[in-house]
Amino acid sequence: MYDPTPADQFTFGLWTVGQTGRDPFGEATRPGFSPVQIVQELAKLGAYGVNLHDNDLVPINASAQERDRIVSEFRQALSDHGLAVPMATTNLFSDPAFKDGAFTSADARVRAYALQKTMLSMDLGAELGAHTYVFWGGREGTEVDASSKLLDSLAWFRDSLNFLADYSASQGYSYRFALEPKPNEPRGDIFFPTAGSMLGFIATLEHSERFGVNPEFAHDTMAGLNFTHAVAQVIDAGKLFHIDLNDQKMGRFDQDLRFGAENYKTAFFLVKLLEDSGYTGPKHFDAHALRTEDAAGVWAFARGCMRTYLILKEKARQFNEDSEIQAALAAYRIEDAALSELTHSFSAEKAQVLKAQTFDRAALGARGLGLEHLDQLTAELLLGVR
Ligand code: GLT
Ligand code: MN
Ligand code: MN
Ligand code: MN
Repeated sequence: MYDPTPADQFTFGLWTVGQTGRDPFGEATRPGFSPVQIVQELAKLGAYGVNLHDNDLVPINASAQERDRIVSEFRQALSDHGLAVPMATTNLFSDPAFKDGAFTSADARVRAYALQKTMLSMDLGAELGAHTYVFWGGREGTEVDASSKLLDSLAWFRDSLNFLADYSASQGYSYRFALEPKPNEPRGDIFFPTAGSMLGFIATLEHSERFGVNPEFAHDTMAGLNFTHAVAQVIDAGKLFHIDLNDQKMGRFDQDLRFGAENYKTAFFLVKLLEDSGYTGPKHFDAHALRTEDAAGVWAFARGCMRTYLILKEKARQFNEDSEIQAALAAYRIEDAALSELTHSFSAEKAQVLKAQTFDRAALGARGLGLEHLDQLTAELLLGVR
């Protein structure tokens, strides 16, 4: 039980399970794996696919021949092991050229190079069969607002995305674009810190229907926000194009913990939301094993992410079928067909009737909602005693 299969659509990045334990204070603690080894191991574990940045696979200074050899070896491994590449993205943050941003650099040459690099990376992703293209603007931000580029940056970013959407169409690619918000780290302040700011910006793009959001659990949690609420808003907008699952202690540096490692309850309500909403896209684990781990620990980490998701999915099913929980929910919600008809959509007559209505305000305020009971039932379900 709880063994993942490709039908579950779990994916990992080459950069996630390939992470070597390096952090800002210390060197690598494990050698990592080649892309081909990652494909083999993820397939064994029952994952659906593997995602990548251009330079996770092809080194930034590779020659054209090297690139083609690496890509064909990788494609062979994908087809041997039945793994997909559902999502691709560009590394616009590691190279020193991007130290002050890529699409929002104050240097027009850097902005042009970022566009060139992204087009080439989109070509690579398309060649590998990717349908989702992620933009995480890790370096798009500032430490020094005396740089006076806030409004320019928004315009430059918009121009770049408009350009790339047209490039994608001109090549006949099937990409849908997913913009990933993060409030800070590696920049002091990153532009578009939340899912809501991405949604607002998407509405200003020329082909906004091709743009959605790639929210990440840790990014909202770092800032003390409720990730499940953010995802609900993205779903409501019809913009959940992809999702990055991991975990994180609130208010800390970016930890990228194993999914469900820290916030069981938020993870549960997130899984329940995704499952109840009928989200059918990939579930990508953008996390990495602790620095204390060796190769075996990396695969234990990967398996753990998927198992925890499946366990929480089963708990969500139990929640939906638990008669006491459902009774508590039914008692909590009060429906009134006549009032709902009145408030549903405006007419001058309805407004008059509503203005004349009497409400027993004291009774509304005095009613107990039973949420302590409901929450305790949920806790007991999650703790395994129901
Ligand atoms: C990087 C970052 C992630 C992004 C990845 C895509 S790279 O690991 O922390 O949140 O999703 O560029
Ligand atoms: Mn992240
Ligand atoms: Mn991410
Ligand atoms: Mn992270």
